[in-house]
Amino acid sequence: MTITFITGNQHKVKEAQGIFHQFNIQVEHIDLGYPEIQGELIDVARFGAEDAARRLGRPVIVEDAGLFIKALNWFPGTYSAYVQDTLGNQGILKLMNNVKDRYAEFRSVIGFATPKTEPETFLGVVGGQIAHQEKGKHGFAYDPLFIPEGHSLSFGELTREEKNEFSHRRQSLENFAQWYKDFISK
Ligand code: ITT
Ligand code: NA
Repeated sequence: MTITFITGNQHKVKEAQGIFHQFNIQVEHIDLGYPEIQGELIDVARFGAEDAARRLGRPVIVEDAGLFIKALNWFPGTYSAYVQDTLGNQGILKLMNNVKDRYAEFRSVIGFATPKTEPETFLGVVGGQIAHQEKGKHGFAYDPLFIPEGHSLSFGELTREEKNEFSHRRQSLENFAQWYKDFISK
């Protein structure tokens, strides 16, 4: 089976292909663009999926993700894309200068919709620590800053396959894939 993934982010597509492979789901990537309302991940994903499914006339998934840092009141959170493009990782490290509690979460919400049905959402979360400097050249965006719980290497130091084993995206896509198998067979 196939699912259409609407995103402007090639890294997400590659990760999704790796994760969906073991569920026998093929990914078709379309960079359609969709209105990203400002709000909670779940609302952005729901609204984006519904809009894209209607315009494209077929079932789609979209994803809204972000890095949520506890000591910064969960900033950048829903502002993650804007903050990555402006402050960048060095800006985040400045904000975290001398901050002891370095707990953070990556969160991913997959939105699924068809032209006719109400959207569904699927959550994935991974906890970890903000590193004291950028580490590693793998991955993208915030990956060199994030050391997942129980590991000493950052997402930037893990291969795509290693990150895919337990990332926020792994969990949200797996939750979706399990649900989708039933949905398709109905
Ligand atoms: P879309 O077209 O799918 O929206 P995007 O890159 O804008 O792609 P998001 O809004 O979901 O994606 O992501 C918000 C920000 O968080 C953005 O700067 C991403 O690059 C970054 N981000 C998302 N997932 C990440 C991950 O797994 N590792 C590192 N950074 C990530
Ligand atoms: Na986005």
